[in-house]
Amino acid sequence: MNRKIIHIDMDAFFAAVEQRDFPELRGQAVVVGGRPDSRGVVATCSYEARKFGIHSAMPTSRAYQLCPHAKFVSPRFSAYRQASEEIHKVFKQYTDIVEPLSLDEAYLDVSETDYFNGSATLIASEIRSDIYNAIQLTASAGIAYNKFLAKLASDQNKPDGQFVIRPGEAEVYLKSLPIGRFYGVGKVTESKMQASGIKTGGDLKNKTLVELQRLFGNSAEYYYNISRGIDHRPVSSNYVRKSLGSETTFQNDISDTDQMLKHLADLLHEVLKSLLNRKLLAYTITIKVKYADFTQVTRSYTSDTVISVDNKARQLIPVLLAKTDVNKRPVRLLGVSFSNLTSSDNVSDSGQMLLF
Ligand code: TTP
Ligand code: MG
Repeated sequence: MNRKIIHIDMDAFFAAVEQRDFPELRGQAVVVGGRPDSRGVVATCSYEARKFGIHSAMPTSRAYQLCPHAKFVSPRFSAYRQASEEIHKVFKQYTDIVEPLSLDEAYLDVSETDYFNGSATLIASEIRSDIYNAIQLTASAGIAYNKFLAKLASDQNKPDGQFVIRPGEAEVYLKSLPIGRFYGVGKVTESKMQASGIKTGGDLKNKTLVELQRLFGNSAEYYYNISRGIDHRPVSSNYVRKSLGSETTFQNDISDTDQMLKHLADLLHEVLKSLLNRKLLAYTITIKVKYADFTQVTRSYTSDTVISVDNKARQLIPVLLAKTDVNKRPVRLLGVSFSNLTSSDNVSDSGQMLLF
């Protein structure tokens, strides 16, 4: 299955925060970094300043030569950290598979996100608008089926834009791309590639794996793959999930227990699939019942052994449902969730198949 990865990158991040907080800086060439008379460098600058050729890591004295009327400001890291936290709150509303790269940049895996029928393009534009509404800063997004392409794509329509690379489009896109724009190709590698006649993605793709191994040793396979738009690296978040579940509210309240069991079986199927995708196993299962009068109860069962395998969960559901009042009271919502989760790598008999 193709993954759906979004790379979000804030526009002129530090400079945009300064322009937001100090209106007199809006529309101006703003350079955030060391003082122009110091030996400091530019951390970043507004898009207005970029027109003068100013960019990150340039000595501020050089930036001053290029644009003496620019506003030079010192960084305020606490403001940037605060904005970064808000951005992450937005991400968390869409997925918990978030890998931050820096204060203003992250990969999100939205393969499992159901919003907008799972359209990553619409999810990305909603995330950007949520960010703007929360902190009045613009972000750009790249949408693709892996991290390498998503990161390239987020640069394409900057600032305040987004770009999608679909399966099948990558090779054409990469063919004419200057080799220096490939993530993982640093300055040294770039000159080495140039020296070997590799100037674009197309040139890189024309090299055989053996040739690349001769030139770049262990990194050869990475370069070989990215020139073909292949990148299997997962979006790795260090977020630890405590529970995983799904629930459904009915259009009309239901009173038939068999019908409830059927809905619970569907929910269970869905949650087991998500557990499997996340390589998780569970020791506790909980069902949730909300009655027509909006009061709700949960019933749980915890085992010493994992219960998300071998049909155990399915057998527990009628037992848990029997501990509620569903035969007396109509029901408007049912839910199934698992908690006490563990990575399947941690379980000795992880070879066990998840059956559902
Ligand atoms: P970037 O995302 O590289 O740059 P940016 O957000 O300023 O501009 P854009 O993405 O629109 O091209 O970096 C994010 C922030 O990290 C940036 O605002 C300042 C900081 N930074 C440094 O402090 N030093 C650096 O060399 C770079 C590249 C960034
Ligand atoms: Mg940025």
